[in-house]
Amino acid sequence: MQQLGYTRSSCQRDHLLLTPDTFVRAPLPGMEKATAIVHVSPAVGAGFTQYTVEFEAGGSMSASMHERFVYVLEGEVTLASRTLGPDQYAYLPVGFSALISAAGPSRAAVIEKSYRPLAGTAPPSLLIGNEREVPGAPLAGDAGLEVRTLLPADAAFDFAVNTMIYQPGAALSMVEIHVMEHGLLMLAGGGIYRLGDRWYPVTAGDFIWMAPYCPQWFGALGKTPAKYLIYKDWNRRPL
Ligand code: UGY
Ligand code: MN
Repeated sequence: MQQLGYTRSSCQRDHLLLTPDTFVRAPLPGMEKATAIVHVSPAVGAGFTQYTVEFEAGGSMSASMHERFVYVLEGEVTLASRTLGPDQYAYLPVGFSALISAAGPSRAAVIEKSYRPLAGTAPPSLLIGNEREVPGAPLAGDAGLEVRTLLPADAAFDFAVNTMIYQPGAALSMVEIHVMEHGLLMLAGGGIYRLGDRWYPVTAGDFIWMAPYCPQWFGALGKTPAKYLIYKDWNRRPL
């Protein structure tokens, strides 16, 4: 409870920082005993939607007309007869019609977007993975900054989702400015995020959206590693 109207959250033209004290929960159509915190959507100019779904025991959400990526944060989520625990994830193609359900209280990050087909390439099929089994690769040779690429290097996928782990003191080696946009969920630790011309302290639980060309840089602070889940549009020509 903040009595004086203070928050770290900030809503700017080319970025959003949303901290848990400002999260507002509302069910989306097709949700039963479940609710969503919609972090970003086309309402601010994003080309995708990202939300956290919170299931009560026995909760469920119905299929989407869009492609989806689901990453389990807490508890267990069942889809297509598979039960996924924390750090397990699924890519659900357009047309995937099964319910997503949870036997007990659970939370998952969900990304949805309209699939952009690629001429001559069949769309991806259902994919299930475990982040803990994906090998990490150092970013630009920096052993203190590990990237795990959760979707295959296959042009059929029109987006990428990665995790990035920064050892304390590790930082991006440059201020990135690029055509792709990002949805980012801080999973652990914290540090300083530069977004546009502002520098923000960020910590586990925060959500960030970066519009195309938003200047961005992160440095990890504290005594434990910082980790985030990051979405970007990928594998498609801008035009
Ligand atoms: O993939 C990326 O563009 C990533 N390095 N960006 C970021 O962490 N802000
Ligand atoms: Mn980036």
